[in-house]
Amino acid sequence: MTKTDYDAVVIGAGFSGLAILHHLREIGLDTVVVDGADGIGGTWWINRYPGVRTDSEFSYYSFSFSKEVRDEWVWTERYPSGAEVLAYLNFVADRLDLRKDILLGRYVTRAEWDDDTSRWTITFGDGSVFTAKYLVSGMGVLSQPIWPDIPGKDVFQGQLVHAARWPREGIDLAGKRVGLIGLGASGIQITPVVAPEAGEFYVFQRTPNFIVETNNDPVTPEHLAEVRANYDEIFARAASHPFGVDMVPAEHSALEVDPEERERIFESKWNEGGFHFANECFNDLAVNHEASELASEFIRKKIREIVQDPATADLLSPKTYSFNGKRVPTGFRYYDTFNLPHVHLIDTASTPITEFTERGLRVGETEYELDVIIAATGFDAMTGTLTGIDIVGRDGVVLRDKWASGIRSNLGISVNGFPNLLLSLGPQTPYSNLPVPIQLGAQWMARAIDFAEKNELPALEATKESEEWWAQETDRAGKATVMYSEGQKAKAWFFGENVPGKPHEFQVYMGGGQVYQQFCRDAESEGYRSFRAPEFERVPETV
Ligand code: N01
Repeated sequence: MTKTDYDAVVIGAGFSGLAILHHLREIGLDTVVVDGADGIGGTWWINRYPGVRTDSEFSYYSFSFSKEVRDEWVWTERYPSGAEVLAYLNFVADRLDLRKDILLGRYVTRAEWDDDTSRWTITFGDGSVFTAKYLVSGMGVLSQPIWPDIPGKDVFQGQLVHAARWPREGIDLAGKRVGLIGLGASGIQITPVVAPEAGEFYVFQRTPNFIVETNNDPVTPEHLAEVRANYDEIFARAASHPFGVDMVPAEHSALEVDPEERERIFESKWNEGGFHFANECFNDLAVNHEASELASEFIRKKIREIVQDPATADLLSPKTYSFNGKRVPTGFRYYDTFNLPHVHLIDTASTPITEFTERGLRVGETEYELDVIIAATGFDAMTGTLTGIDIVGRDGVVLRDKWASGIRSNLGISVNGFPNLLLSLGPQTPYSNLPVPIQLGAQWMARAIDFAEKNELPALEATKESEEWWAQETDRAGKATVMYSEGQKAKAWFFGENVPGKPHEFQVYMGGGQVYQQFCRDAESEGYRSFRAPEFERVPETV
């Protein structure tokens, strides 16, 4: 007979699920990972659009906890492709012998807590059920795609695809008329890869982004050997950095150096590429509006230098918000793409897209005839996967309803009213390079559960007080950054601005990964007091 009862059920077989399974096994928990997809890899299984790759370097976009994996896996690119990360995660699953406890093609539709048995009942799409003492979400933070609110989606007779649902068999774009809606990190990676293949490439831009360009170099054997020898130090540096990257936080304000020196620093970090510019130039590009505007102007100048047509360069330059107002994407020759004669930038801020037509897209009076339309229009970030299924806590409360007027959690890990539900990368966890908080979070979770088991705690569950404290701290930290004013102007996902009807609040913790980790360590050293809700221990009604 198939086994259905476990100590822990983990939803999601991506970075989170693999790390959590490994660490829960270490404390002797009978654990199974379930995933609706047909393969291991989570985000990296699902996202296979052209150009998909990491925008953090492999040395800190990976786990440090397994010496076998570190020593045996061979990275080939500084910023690995999606296919390489997917292969890496499969290697992790094989090398740590995780596969035997992973069930694929098992989509969870509902999970309900039962006070009488103190267990979760997890229901799958086919109606089958599992039960578990602990339910852990590793469902990912940017996994619930959203379509543009443009009428007529079903009318279009060509091929319409969401970037996050790229078909496994691929799409033949050679010589086709391709349209792209959406210029966040996904659209910005798609642009330089699809443009050379397409016959005509139309980029429909509503809000331009500030892009930090980079080169992607092959990993030499010497570099790989050096990383392998220093993995622990690299991970420790990334864990102590606000954004989870192995970079040295800058010490000086952009306002305290003279213009020539400022330009020299901007230029040198721009040449190092990617997030080096955002993190290593000055210490106030994320917290001081004037400093952020100086970085904005430097990037606008770069756009003017790279893009030959002045009108196109002007359109590509953000003017309504400043640098860091949106999650900064890394470009792999993004701006250069606009010098190709068959690449057309359409400004849909001044004249919005009105509808899909049978043959393409209508923008004002003009109909653009297209064979393929790519919607890289983003996600219901941080909460979407958790509110997209029915997670039912104590007294029948559904998580979606609890969060309808605002997110409440303790450190993004646990929610009052939802005993023994633990979230990897829940909302209100750090805005960060994600493998770092995933690994640290999985290890913290395993220690917390081990403590609960050894001390026979009835359950791990956020107290109401801790939720209020964390909501206030998340709000305070967010408001201290330029992401607050600029993110609202730019309709950034980290402020919930991209989903109609979503409460406008910080979806992520902006106070720094290292600060967040200290809060987690404090909770641990206090015996998880803020995760021991008294409600659970209420006295049963007498008969
Ligand atoms: O989505 P987004 P994404 N008409 O929400 C546009 C991670 N990620 O998938 O700004 C016209 O950033 C919208 O326009 P506007 C990363 O954390 C990581 O690109 O609202 N346009 C915007 O341009 C990232 O931040 C990696 O005016 C419409 C775009 O769609 C997050 O995922 C790679 C529209 C959405 O941008 C999300 O990135 C990829 C409409 N009706 C993603 N509706 C790497 O690490 C929406 N848009 C490499």
